[in-house]
Amino acid sequence: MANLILILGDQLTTDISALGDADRDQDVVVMAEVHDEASYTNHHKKKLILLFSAMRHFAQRLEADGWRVHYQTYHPDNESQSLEAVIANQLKETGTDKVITTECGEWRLHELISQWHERLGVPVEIRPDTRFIASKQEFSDWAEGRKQLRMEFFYREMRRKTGLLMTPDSTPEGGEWNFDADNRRKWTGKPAAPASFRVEPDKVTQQVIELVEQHFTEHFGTTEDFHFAVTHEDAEQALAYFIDFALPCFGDFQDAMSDNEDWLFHSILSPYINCGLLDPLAVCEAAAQAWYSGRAPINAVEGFIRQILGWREFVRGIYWLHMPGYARENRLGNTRSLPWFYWTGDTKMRCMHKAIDATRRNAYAHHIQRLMVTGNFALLAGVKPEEICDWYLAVYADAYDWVELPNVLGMVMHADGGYLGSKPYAASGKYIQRMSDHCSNCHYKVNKATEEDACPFNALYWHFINRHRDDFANNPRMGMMYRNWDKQKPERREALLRRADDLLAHLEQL
Ligand code: FAD
Ligand code: DLZ
Repeated sequence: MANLILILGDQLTTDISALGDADRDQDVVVMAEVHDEASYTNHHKKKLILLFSAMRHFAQRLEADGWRVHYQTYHPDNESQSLEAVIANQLKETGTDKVITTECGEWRLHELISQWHERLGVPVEIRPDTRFIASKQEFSDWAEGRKQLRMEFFYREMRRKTGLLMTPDSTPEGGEWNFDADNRRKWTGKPAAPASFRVEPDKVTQQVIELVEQHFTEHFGTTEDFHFAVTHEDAEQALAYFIDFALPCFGDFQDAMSDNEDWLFHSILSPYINCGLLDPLAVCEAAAQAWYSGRAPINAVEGFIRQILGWREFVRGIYWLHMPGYARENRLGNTRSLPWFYWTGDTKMRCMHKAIDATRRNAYAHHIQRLMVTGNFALLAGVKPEEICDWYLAVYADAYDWVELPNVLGMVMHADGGYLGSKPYAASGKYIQRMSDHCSNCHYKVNKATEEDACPFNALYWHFINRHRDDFANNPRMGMMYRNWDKQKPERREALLRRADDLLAHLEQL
């Protein structure tokens, strides 16, 4: 009995469970660039290039390893424009009688694939995605009976499970589970941030760049200066580069932002981890090794490992525990449309302009830009969760529903009622000033709040606090904000709310 083995664009590893126990002589691996996957959101052009080129390189590698591969390259006139159509076609052509695949990362596609056995009339075996450190069942067992889910406690479980940064006595290395308090330094240019790791496009990537320029002109972002890795080997080089040149300072400057450095000391590994070019556990092990060999301090290494072992696994667990209902949550009752400048970067707010412009050029912005600039603004302005989620899903090379949705809807927008985070990350311009040098180059004045040229984040922050009193006044972590608001003079409060109302009425002009 021969099988069709479907490998999706974000499953590019020979360790993928769908390939386990397959028969290279009989089974046929199917990979396909299809319109339906390339267009379900306005994917950044660089994300399309990354995935199509990485898929093509991966298919070549499988062939070189002796696999029979059917690979469909993208063309708008292809007869099969969905994965289902490609599979239906290949079942006929190859005479195979079963489909094997690894569970996909999005509810949307999961729903479709789950119906294939009926629609295609053959058995469809969906195997677990063993690239994650916690299985869906393990996460749901951990969550069972807990009133609130907190990443920190889940993360400790994962440290115990993997033994990462654990002593032989089962205590955390360095004496603490979490060194976050040491990870909040502003960056003033020293030490110099490393240049981003680069791979120059080879012939395959150049062809894909041309294809994307020809057929995806309407998609967000630019194809210029594409330099992502597109093979496992090059992604491993990117990991080694990060460990040598950025990891030592990753912790100190993890929350910093800069007016002229796009990448700072971040790893830029999420695009590779999420599409399968790098294994998340292996990445954590490489970072841990850097600490054991004295090449990076504990606050950097623990902070980095926590992002992958903690946050990444935690948000994935929440996604599968609560989909599909999670995507419809809007507990703060937001109704505002996403301002157009999210797509153009055309705003006088320097921090927003810088974050959006970097996003447009690179298909990347680091965590604090996503959380405290573009995310914070959407939260304060009360943007509809589905619109801001769509934006985040479209614009980043690492964006997939399972990781984007909990981060945006839960962490940023607090639209799940505080299920993912104990308090909203709402902040005024002061936070951005403390962590960056944007404000000194901004049209708006961060030290003003009510005047025409005052930083919009300031009045919007107080408007948010005021309009959500019922939601947050009893939250112990928010009490101080309400005391600060209540002790301001009534005229001052009125002026702040007036200024915020005016800003909200003219968001597009900011
Ligand atoms: P680093 O700062 O070097 O961190 C190391 C790794 O930790 C990342 O590569 C990533 O794998 C993991 N990580 C860090 N934070 C998170 C997190 N909150 N959730 C999951 N993994 C994390 N990450 C995505 O992979 N895809 C997304 O679509 C995505 N959308 C986001 C949207 C918002 C509003 C926010 C606040 C965060 C989002 N993140 C997303 C998480 C995080 O911002 C990115 O993983 C990170 O910026 C990727 O850059 P890096 O590889 O340089 O990360
Ligand atoms: C994201 C993406 C894109 C842009 N294109 C393809 C594609 O043409 N073929 C494919 O198999 N996968 C693609 N993907 C990844 C899938 O959309 C991904 O598997 C789902 O989003 C689930 O995570």
